Amino acid sequence: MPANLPPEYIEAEDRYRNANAKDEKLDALQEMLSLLPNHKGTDKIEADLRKRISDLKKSSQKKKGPTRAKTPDQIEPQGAGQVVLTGLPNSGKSALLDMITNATPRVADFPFSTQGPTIGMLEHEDVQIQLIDTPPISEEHVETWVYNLIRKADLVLLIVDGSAEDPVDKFEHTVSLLNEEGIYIFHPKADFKRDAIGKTNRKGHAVITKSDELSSSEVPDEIEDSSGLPTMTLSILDEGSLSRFCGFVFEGLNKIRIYTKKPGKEPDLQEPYILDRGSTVLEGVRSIHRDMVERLDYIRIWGSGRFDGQEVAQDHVLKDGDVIEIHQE
Ligand SMILES: Nc1nc2c(ncn2[C@@H]2O[C@H](COP(=O)(O)OP(=O)(O)O)[C@@H](O)[C@H]2O)c(=O)[nH]1
Ligand SMILES: [Mg+2]
Repeated sequence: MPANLPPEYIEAEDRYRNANAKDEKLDALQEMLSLLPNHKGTDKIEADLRKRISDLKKSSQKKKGPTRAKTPDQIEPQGAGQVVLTGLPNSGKSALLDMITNATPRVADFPFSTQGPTIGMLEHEDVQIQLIDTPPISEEHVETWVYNLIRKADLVLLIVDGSAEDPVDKFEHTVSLLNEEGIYIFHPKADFKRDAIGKTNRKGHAVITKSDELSSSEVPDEIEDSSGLPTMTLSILDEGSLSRFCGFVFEGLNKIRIYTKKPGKEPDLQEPYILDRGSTVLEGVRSIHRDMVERLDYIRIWGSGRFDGQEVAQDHVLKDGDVIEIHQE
């Protein structure tokens, strides 16, 4: 059976052939997959496309270890969000990054700085999140890029040494150092103004480390109550706490995952599309492929519908884990 490929597909294929960068290639392949007509004649092409996509993803993951940033405060976001760790010296930031990503902390690779940021990828289920370790903040001179990174973060994690004599005091000290720089941290679900002149509002969580040596069991509640921030305790010696940490970070990003399926086929659960929580079906389709919106006919949904395969309106709000089937005209 001839494949009968649409002209848009041929264009995407040309883009694929001419692309040099891996993410350009990946983008083109994903577009080709989305434009591929769905019938028996295209099964082989589909399998081939999926293999090429997965090979390309694997090869770019191989070097996902310590990435070198161009300048310390310009780190290209990757994955579902950019999360920055900050805190006083010795709070456990580097040890945490070391345990949950394959980055190697404490690398100094900037001539103008004794220590640059360290970037690692954290995995929560099928989502990857970019985690950045920074030098500690203190009353002494802190290079401006450290605060600039915090100002740009999708989520700021205030790391507090739970084994310290007075962790609540340490937490307040951390917050006041940020406030002095005009940085204010809010609950990710709070309704806050994004920015004003000289003032940056950011989403954040409190993370109390070294729970194996926690100085008082009241610390987490005290910090959570006084700051209004979601707060958790962890220890690098407690694997369960580290995996809860990954979920805690994903929660703070306020994102959802959606998957696609083709009519009559199983859903593609290889890799989720990441959307802001509260996104509609139409926004979901647009983020999968901008041009699909123009030819959009209707959508069926598995997950947040009243029943599996329900046809839903374009303003239907998606939920984490939804599978959508896009029908085009
Ligand atoms: N007992 C215990 N020690 C920890 C834990 N996390 C970090 N540490 C220790 O605390 C010290 C400071 O950690 P580090 O990650 O270098 O702090 P940073 O300055 O915030 O990067 C190191 O000696 C770590 O081994 C933990 O969960 N439990
Ligand atoms: Mg460190």
